[in-house]
Amino acid sequence: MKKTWWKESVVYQIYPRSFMDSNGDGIGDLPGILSKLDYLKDLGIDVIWLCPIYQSPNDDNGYDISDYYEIMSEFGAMEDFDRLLHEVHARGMKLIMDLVVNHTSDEHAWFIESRSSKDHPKRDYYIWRPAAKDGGVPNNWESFFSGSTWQYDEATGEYYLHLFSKKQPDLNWENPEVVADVHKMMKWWLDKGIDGFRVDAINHIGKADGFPDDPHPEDKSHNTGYRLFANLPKVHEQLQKLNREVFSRYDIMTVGETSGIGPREALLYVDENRDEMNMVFQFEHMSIDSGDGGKWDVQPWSLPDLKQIMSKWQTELYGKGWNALYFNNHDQPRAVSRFGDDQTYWAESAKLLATFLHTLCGTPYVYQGEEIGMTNVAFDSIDSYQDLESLNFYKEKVSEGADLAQVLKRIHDKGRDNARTPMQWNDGPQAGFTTGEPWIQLNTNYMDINVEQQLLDPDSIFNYYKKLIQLRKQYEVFVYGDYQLILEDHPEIYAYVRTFENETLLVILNFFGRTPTFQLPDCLHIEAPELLISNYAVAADREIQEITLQPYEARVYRLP
Ligand code: ISL
Ligand code: CA
Repeated sequence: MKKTWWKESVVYQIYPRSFMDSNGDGIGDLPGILSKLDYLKDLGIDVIWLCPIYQSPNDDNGYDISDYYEIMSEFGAMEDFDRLLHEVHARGMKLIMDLVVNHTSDEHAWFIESRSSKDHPKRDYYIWRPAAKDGGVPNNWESFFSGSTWQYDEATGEYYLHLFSKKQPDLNWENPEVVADVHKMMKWWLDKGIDGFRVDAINHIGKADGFPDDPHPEDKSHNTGYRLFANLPKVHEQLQKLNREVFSRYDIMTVGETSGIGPREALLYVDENRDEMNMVFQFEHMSIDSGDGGKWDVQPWSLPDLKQIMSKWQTELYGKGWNALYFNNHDQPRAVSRFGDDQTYWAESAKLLATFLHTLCGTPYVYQGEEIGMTNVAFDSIDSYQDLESLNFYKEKVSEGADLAQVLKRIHDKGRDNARTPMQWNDGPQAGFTTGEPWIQLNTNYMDINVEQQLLDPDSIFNYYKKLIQLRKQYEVFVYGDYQLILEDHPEIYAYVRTFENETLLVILNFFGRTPTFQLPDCLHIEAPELLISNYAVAADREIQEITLQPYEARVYRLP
């Protein structure tokens, strides 16, 4: 297996709007990030992934870009960015940017020109269609953010396609001029010295020829049309070209966001011989708690399901392509609330999930606040929510006459604002995030959960993450070891062995609040194991043939 820096790295994801505000306007910004670089360095972070910071009207908090060559004025100016990049590098860290090229903002100059007339040279930068024969939308595709993917535009009497909000028109990747402009823009940023890209919604850049109706609108596992605009062969053609013409010319890392795939399809993106991307964010483990009642319906998840999914990814990619590991990001609820216990065993379960994240094969991604165990939020009223996906979902349900308490419950469980409340720096006013009014309400638990307090506590979640990250740097087996599941059918204990050259790790994770007994399988003969880390005070180097585990206990042993 090829060794590279991005396999050995730990990535920290920053959602700039909610990270740190430097000037009291309530909005996180680039100087705010700059002021926290030493904090990230102390944690042991190698790479920072910045969510979009380009000029944007913020319909979707920067995922709607109106100018790829400018910084969003609320976040600062290009000089702030240059200084940030310089200071990141000065600390021996790297920085990757979010690349949003499935769509732009409707306020991007290209779209303004495109919509101006049917024969404008920029018309085909976007996807325009006349009304269907019945006078309605061109097909039955449903947007990720509710409603049709088609928006009627008065000026020319046609519809444009938007897989996300109507202020995020999709670029037309069939147009070579679009492709050339995107490549040019990427090179411009890479020439500035950034270290790679997280490539947003890249699996959606190809759409089925002829824009046919989805024949199965009754299938609620995805929005209608999904299979006609996700992971099509065209996407790979574009990525190979992108790799040839852009990625391969720089020493960078690339991670694509690709929903709707299993490991077999993932290898089309990340097989080291195919030269597309280094790794992708898959979504299979993010759906283990999805019920069948449509968007954001939740059901209890089961450990055997989680084991089955993670084991499949661990073994099928091993030696061929690389995994991106994550349990949180800016679109998902907080992992400690979702897969752990954010009440009784808050710290224990946050550390358990951390142990899992850092002991699998792949590159771990830590989302801001995860390292201090930040939790979900449940605002009482829809008026406190800011995320357009949540707001559109609520509106749609109102129009369907749904039970609004139920709808709010779904937003509490799965809405994206769970991840977007401001970073909790201390227990002072506004959690130290801003001296002004934050753009979104804080989670009121910042008195108990905050960075300042955890830096002082040697047993904090923060210090546990720090230790795990150090271990990863100390022992290559954390990064390059293979993965072998043991106790496959155990409903509460998730355990596996990692081996690389002459090093072996044994990871034991009790995923719930009970006290099951771990029994070492006969095939493993172990003497004098070395306890590397645990979230309980347990005596090191003891017999591990049989162990009664504490609630959410996690242990990692190194076997001689
Ligand atoms: O919805 C999905 C799976 O649940 C994905 O298919 C989809 O790719 C994902 O929602 C895309 O998210 C990304 O692009 C959005 C943006 O709002 C998100 O924040 C971003 O992560 C549009 O740019
Ligand atoms: Ca600010």
